Amino acid sequence: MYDELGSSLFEAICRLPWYPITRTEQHLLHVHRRTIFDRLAAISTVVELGAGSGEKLVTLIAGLASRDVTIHLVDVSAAALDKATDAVAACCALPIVTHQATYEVGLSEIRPSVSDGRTLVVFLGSNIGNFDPPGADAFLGGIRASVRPGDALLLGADLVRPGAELLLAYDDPLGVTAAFNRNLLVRVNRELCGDFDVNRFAHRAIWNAQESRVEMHLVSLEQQRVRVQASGVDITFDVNEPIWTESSYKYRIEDLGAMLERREFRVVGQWIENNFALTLAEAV
Ligand code: AVI
Repeated sequence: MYDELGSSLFEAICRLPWYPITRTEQHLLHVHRRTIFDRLAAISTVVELGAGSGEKLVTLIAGLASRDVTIHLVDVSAAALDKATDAVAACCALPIVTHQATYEVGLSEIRPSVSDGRTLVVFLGSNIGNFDPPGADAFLGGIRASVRPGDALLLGADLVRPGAELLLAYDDPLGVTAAFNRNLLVRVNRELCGDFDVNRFAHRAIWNAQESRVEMHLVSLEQQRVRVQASGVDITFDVNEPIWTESSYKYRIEDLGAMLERREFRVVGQWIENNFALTLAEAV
């Protein structure tokens, strides 16, 4: 979960001309929302995992033909839930239930009754890419375990694109992604009583083609020692020694289908633009 500054920096990243994920996904949702709901007759529950600002969900649910749908928002952040609730409430008069919880716990709290229609779980923004492959697999398995056959999942996932484009997306010329990454040290200092000197670490993004992931690192610019009091550790860094802070996996279209099928989801619709895929899959 991002802290307040981290969330603001991430929102800024989403607006950068070099970071296409958010814009492309919004466009796909806008263009295909009717088709998505046409393919899913009798939806009575829409669950968004990781509500964020609610912007994407608002775009999607404008395609709902029925007003007989309850919206569930799941997020660990109370601020994100408030923001998303306001956004959804401002656009459509649908009942909203919030779950300030992890995805797994939130999903377990939503128990539509047998007489209810189908559930659509929405997991957008290529957040799936921040799990490593076993984690993504387990996560999809967890979603499948909490829905019934005939329920559906709408998954947004970023695809492999040329390495140079990926590096621009994760190491932008304005330095916003660098600030987002280095903010982790600010956070460790504040929350764990660390004494990182942020100026002594540089942001570095690497496209690891073999593992199909962009890796974000913070590289020590000099030999140094850092104390993180709350964890009771002293860490020594050599010059150029990295801290690996995040991975963002990029998929090939066939991997996405295989990953979903392994977890008993059948792809019933897929829309691709600018190396980004929006996939609708039904639980079998
Ligand atoms: C949230 N997540 C999908 C972003 C991504 O693209 O992996 C996080 C991010 N990190 C740096 N830029 C964006």
